[in-house]
Amino acid sequence: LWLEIELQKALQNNGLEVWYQPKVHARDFSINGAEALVRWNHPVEGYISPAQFIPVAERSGLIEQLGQVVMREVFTTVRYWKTQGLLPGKVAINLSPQQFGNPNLIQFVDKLRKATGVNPNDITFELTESAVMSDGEHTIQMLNAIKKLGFSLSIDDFGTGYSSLSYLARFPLDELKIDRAFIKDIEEIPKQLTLIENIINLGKSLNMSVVAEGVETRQQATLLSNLDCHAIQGFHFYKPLPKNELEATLHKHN
Ligand code: G
Ligand code: G
Ligand code: MN
Ligand code: NA
Repeated sequence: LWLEIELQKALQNNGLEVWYQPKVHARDFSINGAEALVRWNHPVEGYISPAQFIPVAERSGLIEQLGQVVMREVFTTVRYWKTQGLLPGKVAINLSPQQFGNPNLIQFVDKLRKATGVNPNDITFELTESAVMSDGEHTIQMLNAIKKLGFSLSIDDFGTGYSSLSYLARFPLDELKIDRAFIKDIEEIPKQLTLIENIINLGKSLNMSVVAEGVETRQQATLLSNLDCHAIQGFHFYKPLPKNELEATLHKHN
């Protein structure tokens, strides 16, 4: 309850930040996009992990407001980067199942798009398997509505949620992010590499771009590059960065 009350205060006082973790092209490791990740710098406790406060936000309903704060910040920033010639590719926003379950999301996103002048082409929404699998009819309608506005869709943490794959064929998804659980031990478990290779081919055959996440070593990066996935994300390349640090990085690489 303490956390919930403090989070409520943070939302009222502009206490949340959005950081960005770049993704890189698997071919040449140049930056090809970024994932927006919310950060909370508590006045007394310092940084509190989203792994801790996102579940609290989801249970308490604060996720609705938190999500709106994040989307407003990201849309505004992406539009600004575009005008500065800094935008390195699409920027991804994570959506909780609760956010995705609320039909008002569509109207909110549409209004925000108009208000900020962002190009929806520059934004991807990341959804987990549990978010898209919970209710088939609702899901299809929501995904189609988001696509119709011009945004892209990504399936996050692929392979760890529901075992049914049928949604891949039915839903208009642009990107598949292989969960880092698969990447962790690719060097130790040979079959793991075979599995990843086949997930990459599965995504490609469905016209999805495939991202490997949680890449922490050069060896992992090389293996994935050789498997010809589209993009790589992980601490080996970049940690999540505050907006100004990402801007400095983008200036250097431009
Ligand atoms: O950034 P970090 O690895 O600590 O994130 C932990 C979890 O919090 C991840 O599952 C991530 O998807 C989630 N998360 C981070 N930022 C956001 C956000 O803005 N909205 C939602 N719904 N989840 C987020
Ligand atoms: O669930 P989701 O994929 O959205 O979680 C994103 C979170 O994963 C980010 O907040 C980031 O802190 C974390 N992350 C990103 N790259 C790595 C990595 O290479 N290793 C580990 N352990 N975590 C990572
Ligand atoms: Mn994600
Ligand atoms: Na993920």
